[in-house]
Amino acid sequence: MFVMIGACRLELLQGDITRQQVNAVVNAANSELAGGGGVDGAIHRAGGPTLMSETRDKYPQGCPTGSAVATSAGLLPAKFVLHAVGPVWRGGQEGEPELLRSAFRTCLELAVEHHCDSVAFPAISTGVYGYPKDLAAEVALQTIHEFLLAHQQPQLVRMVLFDGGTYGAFARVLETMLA
Ligand code: AR6
Repeated sequence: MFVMIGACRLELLQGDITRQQVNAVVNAANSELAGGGGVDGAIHRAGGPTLMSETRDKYPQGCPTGSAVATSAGLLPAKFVLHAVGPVWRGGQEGEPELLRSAFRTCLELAVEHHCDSVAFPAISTGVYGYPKDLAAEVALQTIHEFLLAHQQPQLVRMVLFDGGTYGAFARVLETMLA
């Protein structure tokens, strides 16, 4: 499903983030930028070893939770990877929503800064980091919606949801936002 926000398109798709033909794909990284499983593992496998060597060279200190950094995309069909660090879910009273919001917002700012017309996000924090999918969907979609209203770019923002359950959670939230 998709919605138009002015001239920009916000869409939900069930699929694999590594297969997206967009200018920038977002990685669900950790603050050490050390690689891992889930999206991170898939992106590094598909992108090849230059991704990790560039990350180590450019960002030896890693990246704080709630922020993101950009590298080139190696063998992926994108120009950039935006390595975002979402929060670990600890019950919701430790600033998780604001940190997740900030991770999404930083990626959108980086996408604009790097002249990306299209960007694909995974459901950051909803895997190993345990963020409830419906709550993560509210934060992600509200943040993207606000950014597109304010900036009218990137032209395409795609949320790529790996399984039907996550897609359903995001679709329900988007429908509620539109009602
Ligand atoms: N494409 C799209 N979504 C995917 C894919 C894929 N190929 N693979 C998994 N997902 P996670 P996190 C979904 O665990 O919670 C790593 O080890 C998955 O179903 O990748 O932010 C890092 O190194 C879930 O809905 O990211 C960190 O240490 C969502 O992507 C830590 O995990 C995010 O799951 C980050 O945890």
